[in-house]
Amino acid sequence: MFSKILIANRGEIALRVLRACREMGIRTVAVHSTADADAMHVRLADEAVCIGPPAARDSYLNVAAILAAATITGAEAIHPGYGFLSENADFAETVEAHGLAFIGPTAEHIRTMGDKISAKTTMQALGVPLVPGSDGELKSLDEARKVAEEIGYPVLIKAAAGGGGRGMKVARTAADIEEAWSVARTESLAAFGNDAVYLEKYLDRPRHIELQILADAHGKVVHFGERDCSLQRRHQKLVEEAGSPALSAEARDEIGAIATDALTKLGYRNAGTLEFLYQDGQFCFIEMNTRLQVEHPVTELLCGVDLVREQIRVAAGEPLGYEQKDITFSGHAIECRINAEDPETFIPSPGTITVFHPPGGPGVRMDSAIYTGYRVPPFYDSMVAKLIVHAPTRDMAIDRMRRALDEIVVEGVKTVIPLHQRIMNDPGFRKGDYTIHWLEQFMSRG
Ligand code: MV4
Repeated sequence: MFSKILIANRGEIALRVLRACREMGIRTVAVHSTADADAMHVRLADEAVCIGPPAARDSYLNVAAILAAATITGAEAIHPGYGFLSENADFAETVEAHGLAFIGPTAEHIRTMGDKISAKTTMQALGVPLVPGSDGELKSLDEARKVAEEIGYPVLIKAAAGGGGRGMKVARTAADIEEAWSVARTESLAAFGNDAVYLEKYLDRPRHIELQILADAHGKVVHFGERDCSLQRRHQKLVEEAGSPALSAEARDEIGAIATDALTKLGYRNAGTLEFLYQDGQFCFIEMNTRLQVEHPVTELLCGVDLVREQIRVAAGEPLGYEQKDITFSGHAIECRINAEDPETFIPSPGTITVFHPPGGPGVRMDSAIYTGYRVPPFYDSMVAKLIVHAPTRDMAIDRMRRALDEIVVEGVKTVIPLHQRIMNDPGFRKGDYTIHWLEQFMSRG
């Protein structure tokens, strides 16, 4: 096992990784920008190194500074958290070239999944169901037309380098295809420096269901069930649940078996998430994330697992030590992301937190790096906390979340807590039959 890990991240996830390290007896190195000198992960780490000015590109994305910090402190491994360098194949490669372990998959697997076309081609060859669409990259507008006619409108043109919905255009009819093709390519080139695009049948009312995978370096792969992340706005997730209110235990077992089989054949190592669109009882793979995700705590509560600990163990070459049948799913978990934002416009609201009082009691978990007097810097993501609850049933989890949202106090900055309260009080949410469009419709209803 590693004796010292450098955590190349900030905020709640840096603290989350630090906590796992502490419990494992692993020393920690925090890195931070000048804007984060007073951050909790910096205070709690065994050592801390300032790696640059506030802008992420000069600090949390500064590979040379991070590697220098790892070298001078004698860290043996780097945990990238999520965002920043977590899915940067060149970074993973550089880390390994310096004789350090990257707590993640191989650079090759990051690269394969980073390109959405090669991710789909790879998964299809391994037996994972996809959305009907083009066989890889679209080479011409003519090909786009041909494939769209074959599978039927509406269709979506997507960027190979995409994600987060950028470079994605719907063509409702044949009259829209030329525009969709050129706009998707132009946007994609501008955003990612890559104009490769592909085409899919447009699903009009899917849920976003993702499957949590864990794979060791010895060919063992297990899954920890699904998360339903359909409640999002402009590709920003707001509420996540485990399990999905839409999925039976049989459907979970079936997609779990397909996914673990695929990743076993791939030789994958690390935690990972397969993202699916789920509509009319069908799973359609769209993307794979090769990192730990923001919403991993709902899975941890559902399965009673510490995914960060497991991620560190497999990166150190330790075997999983349990089988799929040993993994159990108990009750229901819900996460509300608490962003320092206006609850109606989602405009960021940085500033000083004058009062912070976390909720407590049975089944309540608060993952956050804020404290009373903390200044939320304007330079980074506005998520300041994750409130996660676990209860025997989904109804009880909603009741528990309502109770926890009444207890929590965050003053001095605007937060989305009032929006979460409205969602948790809504009979439609309680019914659970929502799609990816539910939140935007809910908010426009007022
Ligand atoms: C889709 C889709 C409908 N049909 N693909 C959006 C971001 C990217 N990761 C995949 N996305 C979508 N792909 C087909 N064939 C609808 C979306 C989509 C979406 C997906 C998941 C979660 C939220 C979403 C919000 C809008 C659109």
